[in-house]
Amino acid sequence: MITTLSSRQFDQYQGDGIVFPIKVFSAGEVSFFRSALESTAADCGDASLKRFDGLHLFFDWAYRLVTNEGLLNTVEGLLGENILVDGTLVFSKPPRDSSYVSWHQDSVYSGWNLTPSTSAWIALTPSHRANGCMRVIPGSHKQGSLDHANVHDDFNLLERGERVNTVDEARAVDVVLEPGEMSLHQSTLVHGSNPNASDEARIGFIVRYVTSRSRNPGRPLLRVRGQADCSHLSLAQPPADTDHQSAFCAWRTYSGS
Ligand SMILES: O=C(O)CCC(=O)C(=O)O
Repeated sequence: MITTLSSRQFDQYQGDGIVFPIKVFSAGEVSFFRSALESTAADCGDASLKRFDGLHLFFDWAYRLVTNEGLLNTVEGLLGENILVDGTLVFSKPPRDSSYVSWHQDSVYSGWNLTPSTSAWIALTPSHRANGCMRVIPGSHKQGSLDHANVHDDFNLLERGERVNTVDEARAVDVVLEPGEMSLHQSTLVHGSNPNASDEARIGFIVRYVTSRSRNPGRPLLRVRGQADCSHLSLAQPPADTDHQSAFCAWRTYSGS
């Protein structure tokens, strides 16, 4: 599936700080990615694992996801032809689960507001109001960096518990997606999500795309398109062609999962 943004979608991204829905993966691809994710959770001995960091650095299936041609074509329309992955994160909410994501801006700790960047939130299940879809405050990216407080809460999927102090929830919009669709959002967009009050899982695979203009963020970046000079960055290699068990052990050590 090859995708590019229409000018209307591009304007939506600039104006609202987010554009959706964008179809990027087929039902077959979604089913393949979801099974691979679920078997990783099963290997951890925790079928209801909710956070998965950095899968693209260790597992071929996750590498295939972040390097999908249609996905990169769409991202290229926003960032240009030199694209790197600064990180991946899966937030998985099992049915009837209290986990939520507090209102926040991604830029608060990442520095993604200092470099061209975008986050792709890819639905591996339906994602809607009842199962705790992402919610956003359209246009909030134009406010620049906002003050956050760090409030620890076991149910918050954000490890630091960062939250924006004041949010006008009446302005919130649900980012409703079908499996295989994605949204793209800007790093200063205020967003979060509610618990899963439904009988259906909600899984989002999030990819942080940046460019070669990134400053060294202190973690390895994976080049996925272009040939720009990246000598100022620490570059990761695609996952080694290794057996699943070795990849799994390396990922666990990296992610602490
Ligand atoms: O998956 C969610 O509920 C929130 C996602 C999020 O915070 C992000 O993509 O930065």
